[in-house]
Order: sequence, then structure tokens, then C-alpha cells
Amino acid sequence: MTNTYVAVDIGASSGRLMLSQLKDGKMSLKEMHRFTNGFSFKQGHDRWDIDHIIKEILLGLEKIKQAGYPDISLGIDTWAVDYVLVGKDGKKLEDPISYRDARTNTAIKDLTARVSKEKIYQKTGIQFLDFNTLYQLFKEDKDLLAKTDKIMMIPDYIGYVLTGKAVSEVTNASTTQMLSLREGLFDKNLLKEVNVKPEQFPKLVDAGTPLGKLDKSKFSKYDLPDTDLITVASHDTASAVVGSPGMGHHWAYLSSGTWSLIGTELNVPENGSKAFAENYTNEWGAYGTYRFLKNIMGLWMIQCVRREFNNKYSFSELAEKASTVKPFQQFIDVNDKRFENPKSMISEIKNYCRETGQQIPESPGEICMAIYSNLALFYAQQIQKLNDILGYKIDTLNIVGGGSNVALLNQLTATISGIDVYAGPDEATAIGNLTVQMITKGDILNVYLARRIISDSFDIKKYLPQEEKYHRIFEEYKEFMQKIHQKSN
Ligand code: LRH
Repeated sequence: MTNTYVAVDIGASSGRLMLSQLKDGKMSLKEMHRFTNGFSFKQGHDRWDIDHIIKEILLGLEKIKQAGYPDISLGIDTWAVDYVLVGKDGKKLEDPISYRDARTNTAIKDLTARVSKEKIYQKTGIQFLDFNTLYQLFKEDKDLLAKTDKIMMIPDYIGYVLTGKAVSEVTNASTTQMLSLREGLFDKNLLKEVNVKPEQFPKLVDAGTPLGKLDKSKFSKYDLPDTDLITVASHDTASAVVGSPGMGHHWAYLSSGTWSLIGTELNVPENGSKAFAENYTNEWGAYGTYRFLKNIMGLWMIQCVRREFNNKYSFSELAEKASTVKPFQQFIDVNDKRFENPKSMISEIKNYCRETGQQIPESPGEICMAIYSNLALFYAQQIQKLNDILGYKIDTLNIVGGGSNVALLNQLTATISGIDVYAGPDEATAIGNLTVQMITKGDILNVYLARRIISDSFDIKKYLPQEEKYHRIFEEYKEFMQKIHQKSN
């Protein structure tokens, strides 16, 4: 009998249930349910509505049963770093706070006054982002923490609600910045700094570990399929890396969604002084790998702009408008913290250009072209940094995720970085989630063969570098970035 696999893949702005089967060496993919996600301000913080997410998953599962799939395997992945505090009665103490909440604005500075950055990086190899779980817990309500029996990362919590089984899956746990690279466990001293005990985390498990059966008796309102849950690479970016086709020899990936995550897969972590200086991370990947990467602000900027135009234009209309505008008219540090959660992204971009004496983008097309141009420049610079840190040359960039559909951005990226770009699949995260389930169930032997199946099954487009004339612009951009950083240091 053919196995049926379902990926629950939830990002910051939407969630989906994707169904797949393997037939004749190809992986099918069908969207069964989609819903919106987002945080809203409640009880003093930006919070996720976790009950809404779980309800949508159950609705999706019901649709799947009704579509004729009574027996499925299921994996869950979501964004990283956020967590749910669970009390002794096994219930959440409150809705989880979003990593974009302002509570951690000064947290890195405050905590690293007690433990040095060097020490934290040496132990964990994880990049400094003020929303890492470490800093969120540092700013957590102490009374609430004292009442907490278990701290569960978002996908682990969803899996727990569905099955009653609690685990800490390692790809996501690594983004806490509290896992010790050397011991492979939560670092007791770091936990102590943030008033957390090791027993408050469920036991660590690798991606690919069976979790248990969906407890249908708990959800008798719904008509649900018989479901085996498998703990996949539950950090969405880890699933996206598994789901990358791996085209090229020394290939890098760019998981392009709300965030742009650019990097490469390593078998040994790289937490030396160059990686530290460039704030590169060693997030854990599936099957003993490390995701050596950097977070870039990404399409979040476009999402915010679109919202400010009252969703009047689709993403492809915005890209079309941008394509009529000349690229590289202004240099913007897209990773400036001011773009993390501004009141108005459009005003923030305009103010940035005003303050740096540059041309101010006005029309929707100009604003979007300014974002795309600067994302491409930032990506290209990171390829050079990867070459420098790793000591070899990345020859190919695999762009996956929703952003891989933006042809304009793919072409700018190939041209500025001077390497071949492969774009697709756009659903790499769901595909990576499904892949780990298929490997666990024995339908695919390993991740290398899986990547071949992925490149045979999905549409992947190639972009070659064009026009040399942009080389000078890239050099000017790097000088600009250097000056900006010198000023802020
Ligand atoms: C992308 C992502 C990224 C994290 C951020 C919180 O969805 O998981 O890898 O850094 O969200």
C-alpha cells in the first residue's frame, strides 16, 4: 500500500497542510488546507494565537480524511525560537509571545554583561539575535517561569497537544542558543542565567523520531484520520534545507520567505573567530548536520509594504511594478534593526534614505525595487563572506521557498553574486518535512537520494549571471556598508 504523508508547515504569516505520496520515484505535492497566521497585541505583548493554529490543523486533517485518506503520517514544522510555557496540569499558562515583541530589545546587552558573547558563542555556535529563546527567557516573567513545568518550542507543543507526548526536537532546540555544541545537551550554566532548570525542557530527540499516535478521543468534534506523528526537522528552516535540491558542487541555500536564511550545510560546526565576527550561526540540521547560515530580513519587508498598501497589490503585481524601475538606486542595510518591526516599513525605508542622503523611493515599484536590489546585494555579500570563512568557493545558490518565485530577485542575485542560481521548489519546507517522514518510514533511503527525487519531482529554474556593469555597484555597496558599520560601532 502507498503511504500517505502530510506536512503541517506553519510560517509567521500562513500555515498549510500539504499531502504527498511517492509514485514511480517522484514525490507528489497537494495543498489540502491553508490558513493565515500572525501575532496580535494582547496582555501587553505581541502574541501568537496558538489555539487558532491547532484548530486550523484539525480542520485540515478533517478535510484530508474526507478527501479519502483515512490513514496518514504527519510531521509539524514552524518558525523557531518561540515557546509555550506549560503548567503542571499539562495546559499552557498563556499564549506564546512572538519573537518580534519589543521585550527583548536590550536583552543581548543585558545578558552579555554577565556572560560574555565570546563564551556564549564558543559554547553554542549560535548567532546573536535578540529574540533567541535565551534572551526571551531572560526577560520572561519570573513568577510564570516558577509555575512552569515544561517549556516547549512551538512545534513540540503542537505535537504534545495532538499526541500527549512531549519532546524537544534538536533542530529547533538549537535556535534557543542554549544547546552546548560539545555535549549535545542544554548547557546547565546558560540555563541557570535565565532561571530555568534542565528538567523544564522535555527530552531532546533527533529529527526523524516517531512521536506517537494522534489522540483522536481528545478531539471527538472532528472526523480525523488515523495519524502517526513523526518528529521531523521541526524548525522550518531545517526542513527547507532538507528540501533543497542541492544543485551544484559547493552549493549554498537561500531559504527565502518571511526571513531570508542564507548559508550552507556542514558536517562539523564552524564557530571560530571569523564566524563569530560575522555573526554566523551553526543551527543544527537533520541527520547530524549543521546549518551554517545568517538571518537576513527577507520578504518581511515586502510583506509589510504590501500590508501598508492595504493588500491592494499581490506579491507578483508588486514584483511587476518593481521590474519597471531601475535597480540599485539606493543602498540600504536591510539587516538594520529598525526594519525588524517598524510602525511603518515604508516610512522607515524613506527615513533611512533621507538620513543617508540618498534618493527617496516613492512609488510602490520604487520601494519594492529598493528592497529587492538591497536583498540581492546583501545575499551576494554573504556568499563572499561564506567563501572567506569556509576557505572554499561556493559555486551555486539554491533559492527555495516562496521567494524563489520572484524571478526579478533571482536574476539580480545571480548577476550580483556572479554564480549560478537555481530557484525552486517554492514549497521546500513542506517537502523537507515530508522527506524526513519518508526516510523514517523507509520509503526513501537517505537525504542524498531524497534530494535527487526532489530535483526530479519539482520545477527548478536556472538563472545565470548577466551584465558585468553591476560589479562597480557591488563594490560601492560594500564600501557603503563598511562605513555604516564603522559609524555604528
Ligand atoms: C524562519 C525562522 C528563522 C528564524 C525565525 C525566527 O521562519 O524560523 O529560521 O530565525 O524564523
